[in-house]
Formats: sequence, C-alpha cells, structure tokens
Amino acid sequence: MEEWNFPPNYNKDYFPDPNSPYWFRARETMDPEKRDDLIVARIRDVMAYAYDHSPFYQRKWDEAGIKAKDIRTLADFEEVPVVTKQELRESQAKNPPFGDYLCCPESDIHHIHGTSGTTGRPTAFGISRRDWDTIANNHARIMWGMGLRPGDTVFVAAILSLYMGSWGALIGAERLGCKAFPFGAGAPGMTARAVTWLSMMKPAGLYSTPSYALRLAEVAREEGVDPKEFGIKVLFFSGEPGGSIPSIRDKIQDIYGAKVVDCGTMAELTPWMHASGSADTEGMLLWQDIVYTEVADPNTNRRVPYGEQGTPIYTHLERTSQPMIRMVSGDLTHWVMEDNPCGRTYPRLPKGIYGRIDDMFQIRGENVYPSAIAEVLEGLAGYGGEHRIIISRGGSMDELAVQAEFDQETANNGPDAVKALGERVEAELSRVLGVRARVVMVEPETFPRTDFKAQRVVDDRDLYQSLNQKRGG
Ligand code: 8LH
Repeated sequence: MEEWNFPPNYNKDYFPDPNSPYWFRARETMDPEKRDDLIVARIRDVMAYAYDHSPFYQRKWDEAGIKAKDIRTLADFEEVPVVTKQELRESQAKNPPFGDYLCCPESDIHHIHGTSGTTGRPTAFGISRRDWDTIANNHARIMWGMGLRPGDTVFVAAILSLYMGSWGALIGAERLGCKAFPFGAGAPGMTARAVTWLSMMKPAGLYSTPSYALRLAEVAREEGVDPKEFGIKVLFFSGEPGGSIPSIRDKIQDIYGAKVVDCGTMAELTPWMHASGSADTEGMLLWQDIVYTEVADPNTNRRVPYGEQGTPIYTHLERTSQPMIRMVSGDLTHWVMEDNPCGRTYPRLPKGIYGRIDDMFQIRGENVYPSAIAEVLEGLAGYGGEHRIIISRGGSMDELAVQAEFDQETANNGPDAVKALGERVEAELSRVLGVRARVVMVEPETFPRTDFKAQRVVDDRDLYQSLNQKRGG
C-alpha cells in the first residue's frame, strides 16, 4: 500500500503521475470497508505505541481496562475513553512543558508551536522531525487533491506565530514543490501590502480564514484593485466556518473568480487538513487513513449513523510525538457516505463544521448557530459585510438581536432602502432560524474587520443575571 506504514517514513522525492487527480490513488479510492479493516489494524499499532511511550495513555487505558490488542472492530474502539483539551492542559501543567503524552524524547523535537487562545493556560505542541515531515507530506497530498501543483505559488495570508494553520499550509506547499510565500497577517497595514504582493506574484493558491479573504477583497477594492486580477485558482480556508456555507463560499468564489476549498480541524490534530474538500468535491472529505474521524453523539462518544449530526472525535494514525487518540473536538457537524464527484471513497461533511457546541445558543427552544446567521446575511444583496449577534435576557426569555451593516450602495439609495433591507433581513432570519431576531441596520464599516477568526457574539445574559442577583431577583 502506498507508503501507509507506522511509524510513517514518507519518500521525500515521491510525486504522483502529473495527470492523476490523486496523490495516492489506492489509499484515496479503496473500498471503504477494506479501508476500515486497515484502520482498525493501524489503531492497534498507534495505541500500542502510545501505551509504550506515554504515562498519560497508560493511566487512562489502565483505568478503563482497555488494551490495544482488544481493538478488533471500529465499534470496539468506541470503548476507548476520549481525550479532552482540559486533560491535555492538566498534563502539561503537571509535566511541563509538553505533558506526559509526549511520546518521543524531548531531544527529537524539531518545532515548538502553541495554541492561539488568549485565556487560560496555552497548550504547547512539541513536534518531532519525523512528524514535521509526515505533516508536510499529508498536506502536500491534500493540496494536490485541491488542484495545486508543483511550481504554483502559494500565498499564506494568516498569522504565522501561534497559529498552526499557517505552518501546515506552508510546509504542505513546500513539500508539494510550490513557491511558498509565508506572507502572514495581523500587522498594521499588512492587508494593503498583501494586495500589492498578490498583484505582483499572482499566486495559484491563497490560504487564509474566510473572514480574512472577505476583508482582503474589501481592501483590494479600496486600493482600486479587482481581486480577480490576483489570478488565484484555489482559495483554501480553515479556522472557522465559511468555506462550506453556500452563500459565503459562492460570494468569495465570485469575488476572486477562484475555487474555494474548505479544510481544517484543530491545531492538536495537525495535519489539520485531514478534513478537506477537493477540486471536485464540496464540503469536507474525511481523509480517514491519515486521521480517523468519528462523528459521535456528544453524550455517549459513540458514532452516530451517516446522515446524522454529532461532534467529531479524532485519532491520529500517523503522528508519533504527541499522538491524539480519540480527541473530542466539541464542534458540531453532520456526515454522509455517498459517491463523491472526485472519486475518493471517504465520508464527507457536506456543510463542513458548523462551529463549537459551546457557541450554539438557544432562543425560545431553537438551537441557533452564529454561522447560520452569517449564512443568511451573506446571501442578501445590500449586506455590508459585518455584523454582531447580541443575546440578552430582557424578561424571562433570551432575546436575539442582530446588528448588521448595510453596504454603500444601499446607503446611497437612502433611508427607505435601508429600512427595506432591515425588513428583508428580519424576515429571512426568522424563516431560517425559526425565531424572531430584532434587527438593527448600521452604517457601512461600523465594525472592525478581523485578520483571523471572526468573533461576533456578544452574550449579555451573564451580565443581566448578575445584575438580577445583586438586586436579589
Ligand atoms: C473550523 C474549521 C473549518 C477550524 N470550519 N470550523 O484550521 C486550522 C487549525 C489549525 C485550527 O483552526 O485550529 P485551532 O486554532 O486549534 O482551532 C480549532 C477550531 O477551529 C475547531 O475546533 C473549529 O471550531 C474551528 N475550525 N477549521 C469550521 N474549516
């Protein structure tokens, strides 16, 4: 089988037939049942390796009475306890800096990275030379599937410090034989400079968050440049919902005249592109031979049937420094198993990852996702590109308010046009979400834009409750 070994040891000189849409045809197109059998065997290898090298996994599995050799089916694997982010943080607090799930000697660590979160103890990633190469090979393979080819220029327009996303895109581009441009993002004036560099370099591929691609397009237009002039073929996005939300995806494809591919899971799971669309398949394919993904009931951590929704649980099949074995994401998605237009036989997330379960809120009994509100707004002509979602508790029930920008054209058409747009937004949100939202239309450019992942929810409920408690209410 095409370089499917554990521990992995990829041939750095390998390239597929230039006419093949697949990097590894057999691995990508095999009978899924046969793949599942191979995955079960690989899970045993990875578990035995992690048990031998990490007190963390020894403790966890001894307590659960589970041994690698007992895993004979994917259903058996569902008995293995999940790993949470909190456990990783605790392990690193007790065994600094990499935790007792580091499975290689510290002297093998080739790169240190870390989580980009701003609250609480960050998590450190210690990535061995072997894993660094494995990540690069996996990402090159998936980027080949997106249609990128050796010699293409790939422009990484995302923060290059504490964000694993940028590094994965960069090393994948390098392994693919591309001209990799680690441009970055986040410094003052950088977006305008990106416009200049994109016009000069005309990259085939651009990596960013979806929010930042929209921002970049706004700035390009302010600079008098049509984003189509960049000549981009593929925009590949990760980090937040957007790439699989039709109204957002189509808008960005239209602005740039390029194909959008959605990819990305979590920094801990790098190669995070293991959930990624391809040149011909929308949504996200689960490249199960790299990271085995279960979409599971968040209460039982057991797989839900195809067609249903749940939280992704991820298992590295190719990492050896900090392998994640049943790491629960806390995100929500739904999965299907259908024939994919690209011929790959992987399960798929047709609507991508909706967002974190924690980000979901309930308004009068309805579950509402911030990404669903973005989807509605992006689909309406006249929307100015940013919004805020405010959840408050006026009386006994939670209330939803949306502040949405109108665009310059609507502004030019006067107050009646703005009012009509507000009514359309309100009607559409109520139709799609099933709850009424109070909509306030605001001037173009009211809200700051992001260089990274959008943060749009303002939750006033705690404030309201604490005020109430102070009053003795
Ligand atoms: C997504 C998506 C997506 C991530 N659609 N939600 O993607 C690059 C990796 C490195 C990354 O973003 O990792 P990080 O910073 O640990 O964040 C993980 C979370 O980001 C993940 O749990 C999701 O909630 C979100 N996310 N890619 C929707 N394509």
